[in-house]
Amino acid sequence: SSMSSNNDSRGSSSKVAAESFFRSVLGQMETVYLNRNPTPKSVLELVRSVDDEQLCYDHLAFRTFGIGGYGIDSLASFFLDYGYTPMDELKFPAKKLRALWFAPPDVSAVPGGSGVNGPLPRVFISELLVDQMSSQTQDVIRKYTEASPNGKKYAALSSALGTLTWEKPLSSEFEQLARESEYAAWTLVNGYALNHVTISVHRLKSHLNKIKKLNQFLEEKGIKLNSEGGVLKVSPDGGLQQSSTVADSISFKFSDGVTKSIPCSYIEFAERLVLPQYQNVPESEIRESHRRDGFEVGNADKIFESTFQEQLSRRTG
Ligand code: OOG
Ligand code: NI
Repeated sequence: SSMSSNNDSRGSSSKVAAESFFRSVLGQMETVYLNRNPTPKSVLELVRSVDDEQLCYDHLAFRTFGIGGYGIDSLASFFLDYGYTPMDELKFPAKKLRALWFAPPDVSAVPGGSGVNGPLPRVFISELLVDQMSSQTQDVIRKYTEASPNGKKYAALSSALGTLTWEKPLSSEFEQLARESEYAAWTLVNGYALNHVTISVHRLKSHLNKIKKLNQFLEEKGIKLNSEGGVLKVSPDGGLQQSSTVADSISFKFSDGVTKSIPCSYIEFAERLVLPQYQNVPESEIRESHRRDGFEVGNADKIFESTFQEQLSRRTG
């Protein structure tokens, strides 16, 4: 029995150490993201200027190439190793994409922790169905992924460093992909970089905890929101409501020496309503588990377009 109690204490202390490593990696991914994307940074500052209590992330999202081990699994392994559970698959046949989301392990927030130190976020990872692309596009994607076959083992490291695991492409290759799939072009130049973080709207403490109020507040501050299919995306059951900014652009130097402005990342907002069966639970007892979980194909399909040229070139208002 003394053996087993020893094992217990070793088990729990190593779990805490692993959790702090895991949170540091997320924090580094977030740092790369905030350094590259001024809009998400100012949105977080604007929200905190009104609501200075704990700010929670609903989810983090990443994009991948579904080919030769470079797809969803390449990044998922990191989250699975730290206790995440694979949940549902979402399909986007028109965009030639699929996605999988992962539920976080049941660990509590760092006391008083916000963002990556708050309750652990869900994770949404998508992949391009590369074998459905034209042969020219497949050739470009194969050229870069096959030339760095070990890169897929370091997806999380690549995301935390903000460095591609493959060489920078030619500007003509970026254009080739962009003509066929803006998602493919984005992934070629951004790789495993964090695509977005999502603010958990219902867990805010101020009046901004209603997504319509938050959208209005941000638009008044001059923040451009993705208008595809309407600014507010609502699931058919009404329980999942989402909106997002339009991605920032960043200057990127291609391997042929050409410098171009390319789409980078955006920030999203999600409000999850209390499920019908918990309507009578007193507000102070409502937990995240009482609310609409998961994702919604119809919402996600529009949110993908936050990095698309049509949204980027739209004028505000
Ligand atoms: C992901 C878009 C979908 C959601 O929450 O449904 C999404 C992406 O742009 O890669 O984030
Ligand atoms: Ni999202």
